[in-house]
Amino acid sequence: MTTTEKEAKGDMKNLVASIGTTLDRFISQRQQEFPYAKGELSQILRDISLAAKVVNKAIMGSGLIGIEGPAGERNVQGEDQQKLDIVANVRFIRALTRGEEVCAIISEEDEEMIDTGNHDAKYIVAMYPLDGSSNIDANIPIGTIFSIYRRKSPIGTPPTVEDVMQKGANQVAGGYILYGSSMILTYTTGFGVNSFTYDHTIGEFILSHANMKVKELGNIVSYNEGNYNDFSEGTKAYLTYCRNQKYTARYVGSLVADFHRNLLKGGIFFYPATSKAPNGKLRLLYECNSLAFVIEQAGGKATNGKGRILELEPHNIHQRSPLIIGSPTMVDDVMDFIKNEHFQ
Ligand code: P6P
Repeated sequence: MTTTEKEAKGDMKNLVASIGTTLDRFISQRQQEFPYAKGELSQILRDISLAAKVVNKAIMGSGLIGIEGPAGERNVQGEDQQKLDIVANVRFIRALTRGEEVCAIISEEDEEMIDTGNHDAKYIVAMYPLDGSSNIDANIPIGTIFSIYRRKSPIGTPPTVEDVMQKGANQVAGGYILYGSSMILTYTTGFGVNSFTYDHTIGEFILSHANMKVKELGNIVSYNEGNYNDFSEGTKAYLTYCRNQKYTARYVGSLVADFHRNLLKGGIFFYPATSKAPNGKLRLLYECNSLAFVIEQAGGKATNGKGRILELEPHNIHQRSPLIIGSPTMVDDVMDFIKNEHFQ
């Protein structure tokens, strides 16, 4: 066995040995991955995992204590706010504020940037507290999506819009929580992708999928068939290609659920621009960027049909973008079909 093979075997042994590690211990073990951080970024990940446990408890019990269903309000997107949306938004903002490591938050539920008052903090968080919430009543999996950036403004001063208007390539961490048949927290800090499954019996997230890699080529295609007539000719041609390849169509209507399944099994999710949503439907800062960071770290790709998602410069905090994300060969195939089009 060559030295390289021995090293690889050693790395894999360490990696496999870490299956079953709690999230807390994993973060501590990987502290050296966070440049110039003295535990602050670890604290933010702990704050996020704490809020996730509280939100999960609310979701599990929502049918019984009457907090599922519409809250009677509309959010900044004009979408009916579900009661659990509000619960999740409050819980994540409270956990991140009390953790004192985040100076500003942007949330899908709030029109403006939230100043947490922690002006000595070095980081900001962009988040979608509860994505897919229209599925809550139907007991379909929903998710939280988050990105963490270093602030640009001087420490000790109030946060500025420039702190939160950063391109996805600047993320220091990104990931999601999936509230499904089990609760799973998946994140990356730029050193690979790891997933942690929540063990209710001990109240801990346990490493269940280490160093995740997406298949180069999968056979799952995720898109809303109802938008087909809006798709460009190139996109329609790609879908015909998929049918001829006998790919499987799977679409939950919850981005985190569709993304996580495709990450595990290989596949492509796309939500292109449509006549109803000429800039796409999904939000750049707290849906596309977070998942683009994860998929690229897992060996996949994420594009808006023209260029890499992580290179897009944001112009407003709720900016939308077309999203094509998943197995790299499948993303390349879509790009081949649409590359000469003006309407993506
Ligand atoms: P459509 C949920 O509202 C969401 O933001 C994503 O979770 C999901 O992938 C998408 O919108 C579903 O949109 O138009 O297909 O219902």
